[in-house]
Amino acid sequence: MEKNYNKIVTEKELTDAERIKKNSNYLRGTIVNDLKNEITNGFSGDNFSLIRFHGMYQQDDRDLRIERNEQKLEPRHAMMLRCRLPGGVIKAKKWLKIDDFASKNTLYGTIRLTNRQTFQFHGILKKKLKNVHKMLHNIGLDSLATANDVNRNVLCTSNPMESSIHQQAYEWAQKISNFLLPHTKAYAEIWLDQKKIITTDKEPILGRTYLPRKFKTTLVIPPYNDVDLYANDMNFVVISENKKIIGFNVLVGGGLSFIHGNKNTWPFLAVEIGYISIENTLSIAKAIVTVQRDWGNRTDRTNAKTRYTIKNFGLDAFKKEIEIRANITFEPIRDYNFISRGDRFGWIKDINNNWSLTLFIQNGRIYDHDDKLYKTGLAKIASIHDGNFRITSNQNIIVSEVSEKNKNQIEKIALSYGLMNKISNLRQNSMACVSFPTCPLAMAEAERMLSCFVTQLENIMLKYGVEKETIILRVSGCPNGCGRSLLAEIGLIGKSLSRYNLYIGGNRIGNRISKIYKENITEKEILIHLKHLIKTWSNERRKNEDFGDFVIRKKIIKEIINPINDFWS
Ligand code: SRM
Ligand code: SF4
Repeated sequence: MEKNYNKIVTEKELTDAERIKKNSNYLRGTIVNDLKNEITNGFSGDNFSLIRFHGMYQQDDRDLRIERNEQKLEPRHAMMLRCRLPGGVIKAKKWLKIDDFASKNTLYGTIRLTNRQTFQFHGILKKKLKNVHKMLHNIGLDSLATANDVNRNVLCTSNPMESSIHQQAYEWAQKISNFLLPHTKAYAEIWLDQKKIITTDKEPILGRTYLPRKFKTTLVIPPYNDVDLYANDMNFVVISENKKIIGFNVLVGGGLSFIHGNKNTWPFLAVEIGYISIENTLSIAKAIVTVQRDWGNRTDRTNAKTRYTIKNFGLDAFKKEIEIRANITFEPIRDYNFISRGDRFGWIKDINNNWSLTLFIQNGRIYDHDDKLYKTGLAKIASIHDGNFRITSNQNIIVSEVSEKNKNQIEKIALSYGLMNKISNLRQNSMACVSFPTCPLAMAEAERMLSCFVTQLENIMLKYGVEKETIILRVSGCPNGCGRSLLAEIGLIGKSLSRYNLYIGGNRIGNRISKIYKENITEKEILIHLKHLIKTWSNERRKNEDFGDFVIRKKIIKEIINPINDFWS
């Protein structure tokens, strides 16, 4: 008999989010009516949540909240739109349209690369929403299923191609993304004005009420864990023979968010459930997603992600159910190992004798400001480049498939627009989430504080002679952990305005969760603690010992082995 968590709960116990999905007529709601309402820039009632399934979030500029409130104006509502870009690949020529839209139609004029290999526009007024969707559609893109309770943008190792494996893996990322998309035609009807087709909508995989919570998928090519697979719900680790992918090790149940003070919430690293051969990939993906769909908790959203489903039912039962649904038996995990997560900056030659140039973009924010003219520089590169841009999970960009003939010219542009400035290893491996002013959940600054914070930490590292070393440093403005701070060697997580929890002890390859070292402290206090820790590390480390490994070996912090018990203890 099929186990179904939700068979034992009554309609009344379901969360409001479940009611919204159920009553939405397959994600349509009354969005069309709201689009006609010119009195407000916002969406009303259920539509506020439903537009997320179509890749948009309603936000307001938090820097302006008090001022607008005093003037008795409604908050400055505008939408953030997140594009779907499996594997992060976009033709350079298409980039020009993205660049143009950001300049002419958004309040901030920026493009924000995300750490899930796509980009966001911030500040699109409601009246411009159809324009953005039509622009994306015209260049073969969409923002479908990049938010809310569905399978999100599928990640794929993006480091420059060394073999044909990368191309195969990227094709699988696209296949899985398309396979798990919602089937409803709501997106096309509402945003692209396509005629309503009179059919009965069906969602054969996601179901009428979609998934209990967001769901994240990666494909990763060892030895580079640049996608941070352990933070994701469903992961396919490439196993290859003779330059061909023959199958995948499958890992499930990763996730990093928690709620301050709520011990029923905890981060968790994805765990291995077995190896599958390549022809079974889509059946396994479907089985994993549908088990989570049917067993995931729909009465409490803080307990609804795959990791909690696995905890609630047990890994063995979860795995068995996947095998039954896919009619496949997992084989034992095949050998694989990871050596790093960072991007490899600069030029690399690919298997076709073309070149890839990885460029560092601080916080993934593409804009023109003072000495940083990233936006114009990238647009100039795009205008002469025949190949692709590849967005990395570290919020950087790779100019890929550059012919020998274009190499010098692209380098010249990159240099003159500050895109190849020399930066420290610390900065290269730093990352922050968006946070203020657009994120409604932000508790402390992240993106806007990172650059100066790195500079101060660089000075400390210089003082103690470790300035050439790498430390993975990440900042999240709240415990949702979008900056993946809990997988950093040094992680900050916002507690309240200008105060953070300091976490240490993650490792370089991303399979150890960091642990709280100090709680609720200011930036100044954090730097004092880090100064002491870096001095000790510099004096007492073993040869080539990483900062994260050092603080564990010296028992400065307890290693997290089982996060369910160890994260809070
Ligand atoms: Fe995130 C919510 C930004 C990656 C965990 N995240 C948000 C929202 C949409 C706030 C909201 O719900 O209103 C943020 C929008 C800010 C803005 O103004 O743009 C936001 N998340 C981001 C991005 C842009 C951070 C970045 O700087 O790159 C990333 C977009 C990825 C993408 O392209 O899809 C982003 N978010 C992540 C990650 C990292 C990852 O996936 O590798 C995590 C932690 C991993 C995980 O899922 O456990 C993450 N975001 C969350 C959560 C907590 C989810 C949970 O399981 O409880 C929320 C809040 C929620 O969903 O309720 C959230
Ligand atoms: Fe917003 Fe928090 Fe995510 Fe940062 S971690 S983008 S503050 S939800």
